[in-house]
Amino acid sequence: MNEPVSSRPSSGTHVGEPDSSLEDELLSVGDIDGVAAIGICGVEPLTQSLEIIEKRKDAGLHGGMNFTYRNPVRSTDPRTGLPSAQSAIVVAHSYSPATSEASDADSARVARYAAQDAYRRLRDVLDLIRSKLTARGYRGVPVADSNALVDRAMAHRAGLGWFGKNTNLLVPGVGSWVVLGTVLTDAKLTKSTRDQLAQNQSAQDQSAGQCGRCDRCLTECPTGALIEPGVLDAGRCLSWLLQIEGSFPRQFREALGDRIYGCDDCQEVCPPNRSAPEVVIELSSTGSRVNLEWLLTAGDSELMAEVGGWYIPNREPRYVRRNALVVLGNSGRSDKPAVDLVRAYLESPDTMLVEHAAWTARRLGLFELLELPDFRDHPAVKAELAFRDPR
Ligand code: B12
Ligand code: SF4
Ligand code: SF4
Repeated sequence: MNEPVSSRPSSGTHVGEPDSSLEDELLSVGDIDGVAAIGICGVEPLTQSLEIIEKRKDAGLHGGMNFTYRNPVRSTDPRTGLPSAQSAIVVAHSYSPATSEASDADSARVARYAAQDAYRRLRDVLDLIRSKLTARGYRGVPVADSNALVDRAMAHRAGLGWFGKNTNLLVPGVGSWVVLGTVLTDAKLTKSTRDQLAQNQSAQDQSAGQCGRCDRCLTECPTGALIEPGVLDAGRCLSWLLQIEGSFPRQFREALGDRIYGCDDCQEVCPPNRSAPEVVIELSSTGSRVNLEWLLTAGDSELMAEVGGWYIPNREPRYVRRNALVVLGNSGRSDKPAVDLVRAYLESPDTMLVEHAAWTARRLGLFELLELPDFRDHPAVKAELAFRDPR
């Protein structure tokens, strides 16, 4: 059980007439197992986040992402979710730092937040907060991982933690193995004192204070996506590259390793995460490893029934198969089932998949397959055979 970060402060700023017994009741949700931190804050626009998002967009660091980049003004105005909002209750819910099944060359790895039903547990807690509000005649609108609000900035404003150099929000004593969500309400609640602190300090200062001289996430990121403390180039981040349309960029295919969804490296190396609590959360439909042969042979509806909770470009299963082909290429396998899979994809009517299958064949050293008369004249195979690695 964790202490709520923001129990009702004695010197908080009051908005109108705060309902203090309601605050106590809401903050008591922090006693629920798995809730790492809870806080209350105001709903003024997140002007600093707006500036940062626009600056990164201008610099091309969004790598084509939409999410909060689609309409940054809306995503940084908490009142987008509830125009009559007066306050926000923000929750960080832990997920387990250790769920991974032993790795093997037959399967692909799912990041921890997606291997567990972390968002379902978070949403249950947000719903509980909403029901406490409605029981008192107020409105409550839960928002989590949607394009309507920048969750980390709200959590920071509510005093839940600091922005790490890996851009994640770290809860003191818990770390970053948390998912974040907010309930917007028209109730006037006392703000946390950290809200004031957050407004007076730049993100840079706060990071330097709490991460100290550590820079492990920057140096250990497999693609160098953290280009400066707190600055992510999405065009290099494996977690995003798994979600983009078109080809998986060739220069990052080897670095993808066995990841099929998400990437945890910048959290796994993070020293504060060593104190993360063990939280028992049901596994999601995929769990932490998914069989590669199944990924590459399942029909569209079967595949989407299992992995439909993932962000998949245009909801097109071919992108899951594209990613699985890259993982197969990195598996080091040359057994018959693996060769048969590559062969089947070289026969695909989908040129993007043939292109990836040709890369996979080459990576696995299956040149004789690419040279077969059936395949060697395909433009994607020809291009693969002609490719000279500039490294
Ligand atoms: C787009 C998105 C992504 C993108 C881009 C992430 C990014 N860092 O920009 C991709 C697909 C890569 C991604 C990956 C992941 N994501 Co994501 N993602 C989002 C989403 C939808 C929007 C984030 C956003 O607006 N980014 C815009 C940029 C400008 O904001 P930012 O990077 O967070 O920057 C803030 C701070 O870093 C700080 N800051 C700015 N400058 C500086 C400078 C310094 C020095 C410092 C220290 C800080 C700092 O201010 C910024 C603005 O608030 C949110 C959900 C939501 N609606 O908010 C989830 C969210 C951020 N993701 C989450 C998770 C769990 C992940 C992954 C761990 C999943 C995984 N295992 O693969 C990785 C982590 C990768 C990483 N290092 O960020 C959680 C984060 C939880 C936490 N503890 O922070 C969120 C909040 C979802 C949720 N509701 O829980 N994600
Ligand atoms: S999620 Fe992976 S690729 Fe992205 S910044 Fe973190 S370590 Fe790098
Ligand atoms: S690895 Fe080090 S620098 Fe990176 S977020 Fe964790 S403590 Fe901060």
